[in-house]
Amino acid sequence: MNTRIHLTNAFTVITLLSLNTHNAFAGGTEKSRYSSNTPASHNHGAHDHSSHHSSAHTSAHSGADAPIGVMGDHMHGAGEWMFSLRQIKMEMSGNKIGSNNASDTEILSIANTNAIMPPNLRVVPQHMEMDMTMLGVMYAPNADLTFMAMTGYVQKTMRLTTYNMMGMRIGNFETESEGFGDTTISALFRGQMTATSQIHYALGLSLPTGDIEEQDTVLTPMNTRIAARLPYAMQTGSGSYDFKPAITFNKHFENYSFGGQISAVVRLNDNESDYRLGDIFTVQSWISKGISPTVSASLRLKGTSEEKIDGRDTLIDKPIQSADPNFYGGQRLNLGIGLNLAPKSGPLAQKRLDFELVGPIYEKLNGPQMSQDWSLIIGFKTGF
Ligand SMILES: [Cu+2]
Repeated sequence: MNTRIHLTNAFTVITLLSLNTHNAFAGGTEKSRYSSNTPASHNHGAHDHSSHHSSAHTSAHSGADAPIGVMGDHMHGAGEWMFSLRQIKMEMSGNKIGSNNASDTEILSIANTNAIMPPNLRVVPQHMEMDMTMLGVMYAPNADLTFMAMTGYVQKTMRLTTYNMMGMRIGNFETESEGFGDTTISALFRGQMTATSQIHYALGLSLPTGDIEEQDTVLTPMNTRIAARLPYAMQTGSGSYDFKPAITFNKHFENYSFGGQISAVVRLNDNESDYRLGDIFTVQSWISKGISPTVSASLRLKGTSEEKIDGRDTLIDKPIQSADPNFYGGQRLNLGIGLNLAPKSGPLAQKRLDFELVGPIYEKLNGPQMSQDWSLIIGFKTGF
């Protein structure tokens, strides 16, 4: 609850900031600097994007950048390196079946297929928090090829309620997992480009560096506490090699830019616990507008379709929805509101500090499944 309020506050602050920044930059020395720089930076911008030496994150115009939540949105010029750090905080609360909210009582009447007993689900997830720290490196050996590697550290906490056989509430408990997530290595290939637009193609491979055997203590319907392997959603990795292709389109106008990306995650093999997570298909597009020489704001719409889990880990057998491979996947539509800062001077000169709030505007889940709340992404990028 508290964190939700924090997120709401952060959202308000960012909205106010983005509404006020234009005015803030409209006065005094900032204004004259902006005016005198405008023709130069436009020339620079046109030059940047028509040549093969563009680098979105270090270039002078922040209006040209995709929201921080988009991975592999840009390529680099020959010989360029980039380092990025993202902190992602995501929360989920409550449950849905399809696009309708599901109460605990409804969930308790659903058959438990994870073990012979008990006949119905008996443990209901209430709240989940995920904190991810993601580290990325990009390097372009030449103008038509950029390599990208990304890995992360994941912390997950879930709060749940256990009911006994009669449907009486026994109590709440919390499970936690943490560790390294999976690691993606990709190659980005430059496609068609004009003076203001470009397309690039990505071929990525996700390596199973995350864990699929995390366990913790759970409260059972018999009112005992035992150690158990945590459900699929609480593991830090997929356990499989995943193919991650993407096509990205970027178009730059004088003071704003537009982009789109189609991407997929295709699981290539069953993991060591005899299952594979569902394939994911994503379509997203964004628009970002410069509101000062150093600040841009963005809006993003992202549609995701994810399949159910195929197979089953026989050690994940508790009477809870998240232990059932059928209660995974579905369709989601998310809205992202972002702010990109690219200071020209000071300690952050030529670095990038980006924020994005991402919230669900539509969910149709193979449920019962937990529903997303707003999440916050903070990112830092620098060339070297
Ligand atoms: Cu980069």
